[in-house]
Amino acid sequence: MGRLIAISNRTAADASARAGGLAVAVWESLTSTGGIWFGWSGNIVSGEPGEPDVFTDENVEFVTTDFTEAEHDGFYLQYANRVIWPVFHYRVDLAHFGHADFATYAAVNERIAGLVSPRLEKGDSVWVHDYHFLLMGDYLRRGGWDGPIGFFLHIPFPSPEVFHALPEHETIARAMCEYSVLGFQSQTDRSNFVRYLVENYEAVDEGDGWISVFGRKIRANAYPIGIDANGFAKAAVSERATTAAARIGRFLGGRNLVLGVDRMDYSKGLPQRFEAVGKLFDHFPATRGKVSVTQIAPPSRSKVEEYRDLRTQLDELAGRINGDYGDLDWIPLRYLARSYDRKELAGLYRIARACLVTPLRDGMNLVAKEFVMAQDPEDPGVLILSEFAGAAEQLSDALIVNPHDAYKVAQTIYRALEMPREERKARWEKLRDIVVDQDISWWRLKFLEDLSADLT
Ligand code: GDG
Repeated sequence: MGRLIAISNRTAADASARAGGLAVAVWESLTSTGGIWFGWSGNIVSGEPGEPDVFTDENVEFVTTDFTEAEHDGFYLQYANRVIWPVFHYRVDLAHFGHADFATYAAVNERIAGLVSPRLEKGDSVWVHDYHFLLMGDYLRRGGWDGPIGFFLHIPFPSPEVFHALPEHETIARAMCEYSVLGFQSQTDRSNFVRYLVENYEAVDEGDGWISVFGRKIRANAYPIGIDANGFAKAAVSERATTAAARIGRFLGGRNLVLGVDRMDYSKGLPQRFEAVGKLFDHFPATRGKVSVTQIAPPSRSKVEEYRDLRTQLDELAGRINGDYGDLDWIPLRYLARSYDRKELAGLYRIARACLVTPLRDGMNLVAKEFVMAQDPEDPGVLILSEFAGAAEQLSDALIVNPHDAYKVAQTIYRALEMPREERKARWEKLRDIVVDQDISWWRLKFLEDLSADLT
């Protein structure tokens, strides 16, 4: 394979940003072939953005650009995060549609494509990431590039009926078909996309991922993203992890820990989860005083109205549950709106008896996989996983729940707490095998293999 050219909203230009899964995967891909990584510098400027910042680390060149205030608002805050994000997570009710924002979204895609095009050389492969750059492939083609361009969507692709709500659905779908390889997190996402093309544009699903549409052939497949499985297992027994586990252990005082870890986002189903915790204490009195639920929820995009509303809702729900059930020496539901170090999180996962991963919609959900890898093989905890997380397709040995059914979720938490060790081990071993086999390296190699097949 020749050079790889990656494009994502945020890059891992800062070496400390290479700790997370995706950044590591893209960085490893780039260093193995040499290449360039394009993205936003993270800076917002009041005038016009100047020349991009260009610098090299090992054999990787970074090209990052500032955003103007108008770009940051229209492209990032509005169209990407208040239109595409809610619609793709089936929350059309939360979308703020606006033609001007779409124009800014398209203009940023075009401007960044304009930085990429002149730097492309024959033999390169381009890999574009996520919902910020749905139109990038189209602009690169217009710039004259006819080599391979892959695209990976980290969030769900909605059902065609929901996708139709997006006023620009046709423009976006046509642009997506300019990519050579389209990667989705799950088979559900892939089949939603293909069904949209079949129903609207007489596309033909040719098998083995190939689709004929708009007079050409593209490839669309599911490539479920993984984690650095072995690395995470090691993090869970690190000193920092053990110290964090001991700290929460003092708070637990021998009670069972039920843990949740999610960015504070409405897609993660936190109010529904809190309702379920309320029902657990309502209907399963044996759990009162014996179980502590801790939810870690670092705030994200907190300046946006929908997120402020979510925060208020969670404060009220947690307050009510603790008011009803708390006692002098017991807090039933603790919710911590802050972030923790990765190793500390690994330590918390390890001592949790159950982990609640109950998004209403999620592309994949990496927390589910991290929880699995952090377990003690001799005494593993139980994963409770939403059927609407992409991860549910792979992790079918978790306890799968419908996050809207609060009573059933409560019952499932109870079942997890009562589950005999033998069953916990049997389920966990199957989950671990999948998370280890289909880790982050497996994911990137699988995607890049299909992308390089396009060269032949
Ligand atoms: C998008 C898609 C898809 C959470 N709290 C803390 C913290 N985290 C880390 C977790 C995990 C990551 O953040 C969250 O990943 P998810 O996969 O759960 O969700 P999104 O952020 O929504 O990611 C998602 C993913 O892209 C990858 O393709 O799976 O579906 O929505 O790694 O551990 N990390 C630290 N402190 C915290 O307090 N350090």
